[in-house]
Amino acid sequence: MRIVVLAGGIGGARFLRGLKAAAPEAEITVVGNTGDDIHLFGLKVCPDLDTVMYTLGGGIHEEQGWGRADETFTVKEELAAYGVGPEWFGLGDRDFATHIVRTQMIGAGYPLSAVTEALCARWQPGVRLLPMSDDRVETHVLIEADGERKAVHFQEYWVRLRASVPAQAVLPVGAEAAKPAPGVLEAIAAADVIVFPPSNPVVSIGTILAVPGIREAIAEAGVPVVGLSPIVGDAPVRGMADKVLAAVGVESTAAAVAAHYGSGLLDGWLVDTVDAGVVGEVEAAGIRCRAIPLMMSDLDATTRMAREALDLAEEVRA
Ligand code: FO1
Repeated sequence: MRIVVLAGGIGGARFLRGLKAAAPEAEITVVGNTGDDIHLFGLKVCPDLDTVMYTLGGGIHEEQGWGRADETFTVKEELAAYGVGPEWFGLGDRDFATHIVRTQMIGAGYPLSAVTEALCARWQPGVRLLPMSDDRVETHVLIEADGERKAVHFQEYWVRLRASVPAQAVLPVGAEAAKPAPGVLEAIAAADVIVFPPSNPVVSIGTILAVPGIREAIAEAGVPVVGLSPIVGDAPVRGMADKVLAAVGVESTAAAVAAHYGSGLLDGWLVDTVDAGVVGEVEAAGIRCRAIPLMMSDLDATTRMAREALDLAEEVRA
């Protein structure tokens, strides 16, 4: 079975561990969000691609869900000693090596998709990890601070500001001119099922869908598209998805996110048991819906969720 998963960072990566366990024979292609990418110290950092690669490759810092395990921060300290910032983004020594190799390869003319393939040769994530695009797309967030409106890089909004100020708008800068990376449209066209994991619907899955051609390819794939709600009991399970959902005028509820993707895209939607009350509302919107436990507390829980998503896809296909 060929499965395509649109993934952001932590939530997507954790779900993928369960999907691999639920469907060990499946050929899984991950279309990764690159809108979170940031250029720091002359290096290109790809948080969401690295989180998937490290999580599935066994190198992730488990509690954080990002960055490497057994990390040290000597380079970061030395940069700070030179007064070279930003200090608010925690890049570890081991992680720096990934960004040095990536930046070196890009400088030598390799596209991000080739670089990602090369990095994954070491990590063996057990999935094919494709960036959504080889073109530069960077999400910026429009905020109002000290009486002035300004756009800040997504990482500054997310990490330095901790999403403490309302997001007026979320702008995937460059998306309109970006092309799907090689293999993305082919993987979608060849998929037996397409999954939207519990990633951020705006800055992760939304950014991937903003690359021209990807949303259309999914809508026209003619195979079940099943999603899992990142919102449980009207609040994001992790992260601050509610802050960016508000920016795009979407209520922070499991039903509102399903409606946001729309029945033109989604065939099935899994909500948590606490949101069982919305199943009827989602089904009325033309999207098959089931309520199951959605907390990815451990591998067993995540494997069950993945199995339920694949079962729902088969129910939809029938
Ligand atoms: N998130 C934080 O909350 N604080 C950090 O200092 C931080 C550093 C960091 C370094 C590399 C990397 O790949 C991710 C990092 N993240 C950090 C997480 C990152 O902001 C998010 O994982 C994604 O951008 C959102 O999914």
